[in-house]
Amino acid sequence: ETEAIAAAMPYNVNKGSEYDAEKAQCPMAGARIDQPAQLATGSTLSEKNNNGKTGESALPGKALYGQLSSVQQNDSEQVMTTNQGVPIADNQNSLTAGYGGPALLKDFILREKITHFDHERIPERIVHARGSGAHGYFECTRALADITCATVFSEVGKRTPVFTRFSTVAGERGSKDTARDVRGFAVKFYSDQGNWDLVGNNIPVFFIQDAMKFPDLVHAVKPEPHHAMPQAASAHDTFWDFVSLMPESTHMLLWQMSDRAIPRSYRMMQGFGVHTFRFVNRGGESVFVKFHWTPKAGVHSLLWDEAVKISGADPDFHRRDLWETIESGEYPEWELGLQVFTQEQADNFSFDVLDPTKIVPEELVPVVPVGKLVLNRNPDNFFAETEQVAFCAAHIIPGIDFTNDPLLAGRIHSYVDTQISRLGGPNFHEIPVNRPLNPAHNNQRDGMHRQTIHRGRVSYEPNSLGGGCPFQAGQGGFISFPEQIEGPEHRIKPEKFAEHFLQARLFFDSQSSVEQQHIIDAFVFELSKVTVPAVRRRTISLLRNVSDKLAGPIAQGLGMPLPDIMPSAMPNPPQPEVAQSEKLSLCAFKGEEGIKTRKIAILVSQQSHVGQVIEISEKLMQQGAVVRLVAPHIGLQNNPGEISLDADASLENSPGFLFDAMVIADGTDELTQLASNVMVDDFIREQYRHKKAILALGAAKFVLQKNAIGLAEKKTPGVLISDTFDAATLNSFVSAVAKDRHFDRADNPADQTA
Ligand code: HDD
Repeated sequence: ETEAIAAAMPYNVNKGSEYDAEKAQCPMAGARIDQPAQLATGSTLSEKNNNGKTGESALPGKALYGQLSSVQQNDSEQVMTTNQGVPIADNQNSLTAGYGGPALLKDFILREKITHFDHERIPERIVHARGSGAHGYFECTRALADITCATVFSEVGKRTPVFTRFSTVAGERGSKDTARDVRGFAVKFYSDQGNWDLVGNNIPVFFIQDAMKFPDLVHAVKPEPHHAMPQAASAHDTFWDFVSLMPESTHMLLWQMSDRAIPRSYRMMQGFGVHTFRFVNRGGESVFVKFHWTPKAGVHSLLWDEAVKISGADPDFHRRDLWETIESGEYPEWELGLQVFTQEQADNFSFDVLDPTKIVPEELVPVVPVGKLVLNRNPDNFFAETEQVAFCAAHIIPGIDFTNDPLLAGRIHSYVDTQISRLGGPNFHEIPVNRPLNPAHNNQRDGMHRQTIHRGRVSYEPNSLGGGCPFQAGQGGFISFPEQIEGPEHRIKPEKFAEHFLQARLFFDSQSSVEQQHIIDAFVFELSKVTVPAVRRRTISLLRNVSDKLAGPIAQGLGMPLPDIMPSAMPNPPQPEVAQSEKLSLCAFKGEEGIKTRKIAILVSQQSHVGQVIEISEKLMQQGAVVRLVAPHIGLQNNPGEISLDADASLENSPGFLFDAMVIADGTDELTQLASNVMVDDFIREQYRHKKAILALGAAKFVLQKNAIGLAEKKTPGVLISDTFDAATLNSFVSAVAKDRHFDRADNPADQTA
């Protein structure tokens, strides 16, 4: 008798709604679900997950979840009404004159519903339109009261609620997640001094030095205006035309062509504040500061071929990954590190710290850990929270201040301005996700969509009729750092801004040989999509200023001679302090989480050994991996004489490139069902080509022999073939998966030496 294994073996029982059939179920039509008590009462619980899990922390007094839950809508056990609260008797039929007659204008119920529907969309963000967000907290791990009066950093253990949104830059709201692009990394701190937004990216430098060029940059990278192509891609003429005419973008281009621009997950990328900011302490003294987020899971990237394929099979790859990991209770975590330095130090650097195309190498100023960011709750509603959240580079709090970075200056204006058209008026700060936890009190009034009902007749200051309230905070309020400024007004930059190539070279020279090759391949790919030869030529002549080890192979890859070097604006640049910097390579950020949250496919069929499949799944899940049974079809794999495996996924709906590693368990009849399946062949080839770990047990070697050009006959890094599944095999496989990629493997199985 075949017995369904589903009941006997709950896959990833701890992994929340993705795996828990009960939780994934929708109520039947007409059925009611009860609202959990804490949601209904608007409690101050901050970290309740959708799966009912509570994060380990309790936030101080006022917590964001209380604020958001006060506007949550619970429709269970409620009758349907219009927006005016009028009960609706029939939501299926419009009002007509007679049977089959014309619909009537007076059907206000139909008209209200359609009118609302007609206006359900708001303009997408002009950049960073595609993104995903989550709630969490920031915890201070090192008190910084000596250098900043920002209370976020006032004492060890202090927690501040946050909302974080990750994004791509160029694509539209519905575009793919795995485009080659910079990723936004924006954090809104709901501090007790008001909201602080650290609106950063996963790359520490930017394309341009001045906000004046931002609209040009964005116009160049977005789909070309005549035919609106390509979507979410920089590989086209206008982008390369622009950047090849802007030598200041060279450093950023190297980062963008590196694997940083195709992250494996939002959870596995760094974040940077990019600009140099100021910290200011109670005494009014200031130091410079740069912000670095580093993920506990390590920094990991996709391969380009993988990114391209994933974008077809799962355009929501990063969104899904973030959502599922938080639902499962594996809360992503980053360390906040700071580079703190003085004006005197900055004056002596060979580069200008106010130039956003430059980093401060960690050899000059080390990164000191000061806190951690934990994301532990998914939004309840994507539109209300993730879409309507309004980040703004101008949102700073006492203790933090701007510098004279000319790119930052434009940002201070742009973000509030853009929200006015995107969110429909100046009151977007009243949308629940944007509301500060420290309540706003001022005399600003009216405007579109005003929610607050101000009482009394006083809306001016000074006043006596309102008792002088709200009154100025004086020394307790925000005080701008009193920087000395002198000199004429002009449109000229400090001299060091004219040097554009030294740090691009530093970046290239600090990469491993594999990373350098990926950068070269990315340039070749992007420029191969450029149709105007002069633009390709100009780009390479620009890159010659970085290194001919970069420009040479790119020219070769494009089948063109090496052009003359582009003249540089600063022919005699200063001597750089650092020639190589370890932390610029991804090799420096492997992480400590092993195979935790890594997705592993076990390929199964009716011929698989059920007991072994169960054992492998359990052992891998014990180490935190997410295991999926992938079979020729989903559901029961009826295996005569054995209980039946219940496959989560099919070879067609979950191809190999969606997984971090694969296993083929032992089985009967030389596993002919898998061995003869062409999709299994694709699966193995892609795992192989993308340098991922493969484990083949017992009869699985026949599958490897038959497929993937006889892989079983060759000794291949990261490919483990074993007759039995014992502790040693498990350990070797776990280390092979944790290693992430096996770059010591030949690209083509045919080239793999036996
Ligand atoms: Fe920007 C959005 C990051 C330069 C103007 N930017 C936006 C977002 C991020 C960044 C992460 C998405 C926020 C969200 O999730 O809602 N931007 C950066 C970084 C920059 C940068 C790290 C350089 C260091 N941005 C920049 C400049 C300007 C803008 C120079 C204009 C002068 N950015 C905007 C914007 C956006 C935006 C048009 C679009 C949607 C929004 O603000 O809310 O105002």
